Amino acid sequence: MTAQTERSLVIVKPDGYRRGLTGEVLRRIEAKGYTLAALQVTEATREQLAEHYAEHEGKPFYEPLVEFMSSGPVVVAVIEGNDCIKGFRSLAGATNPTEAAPGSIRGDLGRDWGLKVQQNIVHGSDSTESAEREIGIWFPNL
Ligand code: D4T
Repeated sequence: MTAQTERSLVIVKPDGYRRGLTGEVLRRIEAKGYTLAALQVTEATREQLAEHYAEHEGKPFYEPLVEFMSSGPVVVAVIEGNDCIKGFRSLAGATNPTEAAPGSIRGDLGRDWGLKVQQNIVHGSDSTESAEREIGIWFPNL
């Protein structure tokens, strides 16, 4: 079966932006062969984050997560390529940067900082449904 060309929503989170890792993340996306279809530097609003992280509302890390994601600029991208949702999650590595494999973004560039929420540099959509939903939140005109 041939995988479909698809789109994923990628965010360089405030820790990645602050640490000057945006270029490195975008470099890895492009080096992998995915295309940048949209790109912006922005400050996430509370409304965007509430929508984006609706599935986590009520969890212990939810408020720290929203606060962290509001703590500075983020870089939001739509990437394109066959099976890029799975492919980017593989590039990103496991959610917990301590466990993320070396070679992945989180494994190479992330660590546990002992905070209430993991600062793990990037977000990537986890399914085609999430990708389309998330693209609508961050790029309503696409
Ligand atoms: P995102 O959504 O940011 O790409 O991360 P993941 O897809 O890898 O992980 P997630 O949606 O389950 O979690 C969102 C965000 O919350 C932080 N988090 C998560 C945390 O600090 N502690 C936790 O136990 C979990 C599950 C990290 C990412």
